[in-house]
Amino acid sequence: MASKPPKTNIDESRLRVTSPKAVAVGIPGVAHAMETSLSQMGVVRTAQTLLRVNQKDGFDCPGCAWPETDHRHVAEFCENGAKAVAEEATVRRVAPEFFAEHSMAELSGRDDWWLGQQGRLTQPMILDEGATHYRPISWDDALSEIAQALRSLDDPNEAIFYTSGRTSNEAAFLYQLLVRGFGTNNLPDCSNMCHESSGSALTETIGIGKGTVSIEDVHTAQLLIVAGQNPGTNHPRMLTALEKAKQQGAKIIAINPLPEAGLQRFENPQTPKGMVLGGTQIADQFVQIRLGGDQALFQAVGKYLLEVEARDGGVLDHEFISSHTSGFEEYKAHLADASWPEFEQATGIAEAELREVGEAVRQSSSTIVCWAMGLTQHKHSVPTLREVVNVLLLQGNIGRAGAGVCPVRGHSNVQGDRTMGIYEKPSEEFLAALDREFAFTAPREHGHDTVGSIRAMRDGKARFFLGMGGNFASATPDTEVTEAALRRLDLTVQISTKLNRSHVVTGKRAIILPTLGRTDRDRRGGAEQKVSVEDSMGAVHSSRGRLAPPSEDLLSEVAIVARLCELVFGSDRANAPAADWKALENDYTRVRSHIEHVVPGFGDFEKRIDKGHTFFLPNGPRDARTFATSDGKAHFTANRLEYTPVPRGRLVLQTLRSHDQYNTTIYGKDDRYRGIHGGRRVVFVNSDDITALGFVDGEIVDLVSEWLDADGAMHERRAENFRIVDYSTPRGNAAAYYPETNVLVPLESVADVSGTPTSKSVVIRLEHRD
Ligand SMILES: Nc1nc2c(c(=O)[nH]1)N[C@H]1C(S)=C(S)[C@@H](COP(=O)(O)OP(=O)(O)OC[C@H]3O[C@@H](n4cnc5c(=O)[nH]c(N)nc54)[C@H](O)[C@@H]3O)O[C@H]1N2
Ligand SMILES: Nc1nc2c(c(=O)[nH]1)N[C@H]1C(S)=C(S)[C@@H](COP(=O)(O)OP(=O)(O)OC[C@H]3O[C@@H](n4cnc5c(=O)[nH]c(N)nc54)[C@H](O)[C@@H]3O)O[C@H]1N2
Ligand SMILES: [Mo]
Repeated sequence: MASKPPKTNIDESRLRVTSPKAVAVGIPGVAHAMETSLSQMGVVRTAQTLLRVNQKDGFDCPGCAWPETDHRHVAEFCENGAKAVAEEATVRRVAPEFFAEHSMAELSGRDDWWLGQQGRLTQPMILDEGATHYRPISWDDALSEIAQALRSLDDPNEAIFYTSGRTSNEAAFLYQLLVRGFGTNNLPDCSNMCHESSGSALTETIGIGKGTVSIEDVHTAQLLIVAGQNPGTNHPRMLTALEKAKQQGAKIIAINPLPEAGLQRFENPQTPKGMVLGGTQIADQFVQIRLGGDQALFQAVGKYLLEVEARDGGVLDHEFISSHTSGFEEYKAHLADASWPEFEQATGIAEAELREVGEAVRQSSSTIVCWAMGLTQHKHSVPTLREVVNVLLLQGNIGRAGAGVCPVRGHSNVQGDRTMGIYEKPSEEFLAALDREFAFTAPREHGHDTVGSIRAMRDGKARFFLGMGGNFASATPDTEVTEAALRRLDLTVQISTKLNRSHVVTGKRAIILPTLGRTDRDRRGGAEQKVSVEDSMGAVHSSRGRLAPPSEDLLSEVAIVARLCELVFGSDRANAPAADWKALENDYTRVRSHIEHVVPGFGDFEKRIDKGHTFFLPNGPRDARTFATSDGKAHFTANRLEYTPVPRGRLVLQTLRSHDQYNTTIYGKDDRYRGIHGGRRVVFVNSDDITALGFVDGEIVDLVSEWLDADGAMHERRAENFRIVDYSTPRGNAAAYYPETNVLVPLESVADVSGTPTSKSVVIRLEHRD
């Protein structure tokens, strides 16, 4: 079953490849950020916005979820935060005239870069059935079309409500209430494709699906392992924390198939030294692991610690193990049988080097493991992350200063959205509290996650889709299957700041609701409103935009959802949540007061975020070494070793981010640190593989993914026209950018337990073009 590539008119004629860089940030980074900002926002807005990012009275940077330090620098932003802000605060506009000018046929041939470059959406638009163009529609009409479409469904489970992680706590809370009040738990979110594996593994083993460290812990750790993460590009402010840790004597080990720039050397643009002197060497050891080899690596570290303990003693924290954990003996017995040659095969790393990592862990009395997508997007990601927990538990490295698990979250409020109940498998406690607060009964049946939603749409079991932000069409796997699934729906609705592919790949009818972003002033009910967010470390604080909104005709996400609640629940709907929707729409403190009643840890919410204050949500493992698991203990687990073999003549492809994109928002066509300029259709391959497979560096090839289904049938998917780039990556492994390569990721290929698409391990072959 071969398939065609999606239609785009990407111009790759200016693609240029130079040698990769070892140094991240520094002056070129800042200059680059200023250039983007100035071209999108002009001088005055650039100054107004960049100075207010992550300040106490300012807005939360929409870039990433890395926390701010308490002593914020005047410019606590980074190159990529500045780009994220510039994208949103741009002065370019997509007004109704734009839609009159461009037909759907034309727009659906455009890529996400072009669509995003057009600017901010200014007015609600509707695409009627069979129409060639979107037309303007009033807010009232748009919202009643949506309410009517929902009412016309035979079953509430025919509706899918997606969320992306930029949504504020207030909007997310009301949104899940809308969805549950309507009668479904179909709340897929970007987390399903992101840190779901972390949530699954951590909830099982330590009783909370979140990290257990604070920024101070990072500063004071003795050893930091950064695995499967590219902070120089995706969490640049984390480099400042790593630099600080280093200054205090920490050792840092980077585990990655690619030698990523920020991990090697870092120039901090916020300190004069960073500007002038050439920075800090961040990683003391770089372990160039094979894709999917991390479970083996962490098992190897565990085995090493147990071996040294048996020989010399003094390694394990016996007190912690006996009073706070269970499963230790099984884990120990399991690792006794594990073999070093198999670890070597799985990781591609020699035993001596694996032991060196183990020795660094042994020597450290406080260790933190940080990770991102390189560990979460594999078939065996959940066992991999259980193995991370095992290693930390051995030395009591959870719930102690300078130690713990640190899943580094992506979207700036993705963690907060979960806390607010954006989850297809909500807990009974949460639902019971919701029922009490709003005098209704929320549905108990679990809903669809992201992949489940696509299957439901594909199979005709869903008819309605609403996206609260994000870009479902581009961010999800198996682009062609997903696009076909979306096109089957009766109505697709997007609440968005900017145009993207999800506005042009639609159901029979489509509605665009333009909304305010983080940087925009939000005046409602005669007062300026603020919202709140939760960062990657469970700290909650407020965010308030200051810029004049891009159009008079925008509503905030909170207002849109409150109005939908009013319309959908009306006065006659049975079992509808009861609240004063108008009051909520005009006064977000009232939304926060409901949150306070429903979500644990938000007591005194309003006061605790007043004047820019931050507060920490309760975190059992971190605060008191309490573990909300079945037996109240942290769990060691014995996991069968899995890794990612490379079939003969094939490569395992990881799909990742360039330095010039925010997920599906493409800022530009460069990936400076990796030496890519003016294009994105490149595939990074080890030089020995290029030769062995019969290709040459610079050749243009097609990437063909191969997926053997459960019945043994082979399915092929194709992405055309990629230039081979000779690059430092282990034999058998390759890398290319997302979302261009999502077409290659089979919908059926998901992580065990968490259901996350396996975006970091796609089996492909290269094909010559005739
Ligand atoms: N500027 C910018 N910032 C962002 C984003 C963005 O797109 N742009 N996206 C945000 C979001 S939503 C997220 S989730 C994060 C993503 O942050 P990252 O996870 O850093 O993003 P990726 O580009 O997917 O990079 C994955 C990294 O893991 C490595 N890797 C891949 N597979 C493996 C493996 O099997 N083992 C190991 N050890 N390493 C592996 C890759 O080589 C790469 O360095 O960033 C957030 N911040
Ligand atoms: N192959 C592959 N696929 C992946 C990944 C991968 O590494 N490889 N990574 C996965 C990950 S980690 C993630 S998180 C997902 C990301 O999936 P999504 O979160 O769905 O995608 P984004 O590109 O972040 O969404 C960008 C859009 O959000 C809208 N937007 C921006 N700000 C706001 C706002 O304040 N409010 C509203 N309402 N809308 C806003 C804009 O219209 C913009 O076009 O992709 C996943 N897909
Ligand atoms: Mo993410």
